[in-house]
Formats: sequence, structure tokens, C-alpha cells
Amino acid sequence: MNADTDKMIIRWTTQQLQRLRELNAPQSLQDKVFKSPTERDTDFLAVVHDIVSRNKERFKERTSTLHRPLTCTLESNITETLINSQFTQVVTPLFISKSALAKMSIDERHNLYNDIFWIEKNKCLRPMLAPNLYQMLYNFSRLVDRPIRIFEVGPCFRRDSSGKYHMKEFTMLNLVEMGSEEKEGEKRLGELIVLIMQACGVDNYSLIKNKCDVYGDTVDIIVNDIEVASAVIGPHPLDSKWKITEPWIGIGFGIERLALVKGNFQNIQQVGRSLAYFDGIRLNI
Ligand code: 9VF
Ligand code: MG
Repeated sequence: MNADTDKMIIRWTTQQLQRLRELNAPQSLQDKVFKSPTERDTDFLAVVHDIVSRNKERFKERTSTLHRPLTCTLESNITETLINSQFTQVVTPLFISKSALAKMSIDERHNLYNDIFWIEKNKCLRPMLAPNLYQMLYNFSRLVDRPIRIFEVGPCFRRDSSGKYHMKEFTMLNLVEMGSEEKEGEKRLGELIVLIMQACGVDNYSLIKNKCDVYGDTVDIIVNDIEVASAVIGPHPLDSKWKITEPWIGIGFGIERLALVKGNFQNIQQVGRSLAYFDGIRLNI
């Protein structure tokens, strides 16, 4: 070997790296460097053998004792916490109308419009829970005392979504509380965030002021630089379209994103609806 190749840094091949990612190998292992391809390839076999055994153990445990993936557990924990806090669960259609989207300001000119899955000319798979929740808020508002507390958890669909933290089909949990004193909004929002993050057992989060296309100002919940939720303090200019006249606060959580950060996974496909993974564990092991 000459001096040049001596100094050359050998890394995992693309294929090897792909497999390590699938197996959720730690980043430090993915970044590992070698002196020669031979050393690397020998190491690869040993490393994969090791991770595969650990994944098999985990798979057994998750299927024989816990029986559920982390996403489901988180969904249950949040649901239970909200029910105990006087929130009422609602279950609304996955199909929504073009006019409902338009009432959320999502029309041909909107960023999200190209992400919509149309199933008929005027019908699509819901990209968010908000239009249905707005409608349910109005329906509830005529029937029950204040404050009104409702939430829904379920699938949402967005076409563009690709990359480590986006999925075309994902699970949103959206809560809304309406009819408390307007000045209490921020404080109450803080309480609910603490409550739910506690229910998830996630405490390394921070709150960041942000802006989004639909709502304008939001407070985002960030864990390891990943947005796991967005919160909004109403009233909001869209309210009048839905005949909503009282102050509200709302939070939308991405359930798979919560699972991603809680379970230390590297991409959301591992914890999303899948035939290739169960609870973050690659099945071809
Ligand atoms: C919070 C996530 C559902 C309009 C009555 C209350 C909220 C943000 C939710 C958002 C998104 N907003 N849908 O509003 O809860 O990022 O897609 Si109401
Ligand atoms: Mg957001």
C-alpha cells in the first residue's frame, strides 16, 4: 500500500448503510470508518449478526408480552389522559369534501392543495382533522355547557410527504378546548402540553413559536429538532366561516413522530403503518 491509500478512509457501502438504517443501528455505528474494505466487510457481518439477534429478542418481547406497537400505546395513553381530563372523543369521516377544505382556506392556490388525495371530483382523504373538528365544535356548542372539550385521533393523508419525518398516511391527534376565558388560553395550553407529554413519557421537549400556512402563528412542540405537535391559540380569522364565535385552544400531535422520538428511531417509516416493520423492527431479519 502506498501513502495515499494508507490515509484513505473506508466507509460502509450504500447497500450496507441501507441495511444498518433498516435495522435502526445507532448513528455512531453508521458513521464508523475502516482501514480497508476487508476489515469493513468482516465487521459488517459481525455487526449485522449482533443487531439482528437483538431485534429478534425485541420482536419476541413486543409480540409475546407487550402485544402492541409503541404508536398504539402512545395513542391509548393520550386518549386515556384526555378522557380523564373531561375531553370527549369524536370519530369523524376520513372522506371530506372539497368545500370543507376550502373553508380551511385550502384551495387551488394553497401550498397543501397539491398534497391532497382526491378520490372523487369533490371528495378527498382528509389531510388534517381540523375541518371536521370545527364542524363538531359548532354542533357541540348548541348542545353542551362550556368549556367544550373534544378530540379525535386517526389517519390523515398528505401526498407530498416524503423523507425521514413525513409519511403519506399518518396518525394525527387533534384536541380543542373552547369557551374558556380568552386570557387563560396560553396558560391552559401550557397545562395541556405538560399533561400530554407526561402521558407519553417524553420530557426533553421545547416550545418554539412558529408560523404555518393554515393557522398563522403556532407554538410547536419540538423534540430532538423534530416537530411533534403544533398548537394554536384562537380566536382565528377562519372561525367565522364555521360559525365559531368563542375563544379556543387546539393542539395537533403527530402520533408516529412521538413514537419516533420516544423510541429513538431514525425515520418515521419504521413506526408508521407498514408491512416491512413491526413496531420499528425490520421484519426481514
Ligand atoms: C392546532 C394541526 C381543529 C381549527 C377547531 C383547532 C387546532 C394545529 C393542528 C394542524 C396541521 N390547531 N391541523 O385548531 O387544533 O398542522 O395540519 Si381547530
Ligand atoms: Mg405544524
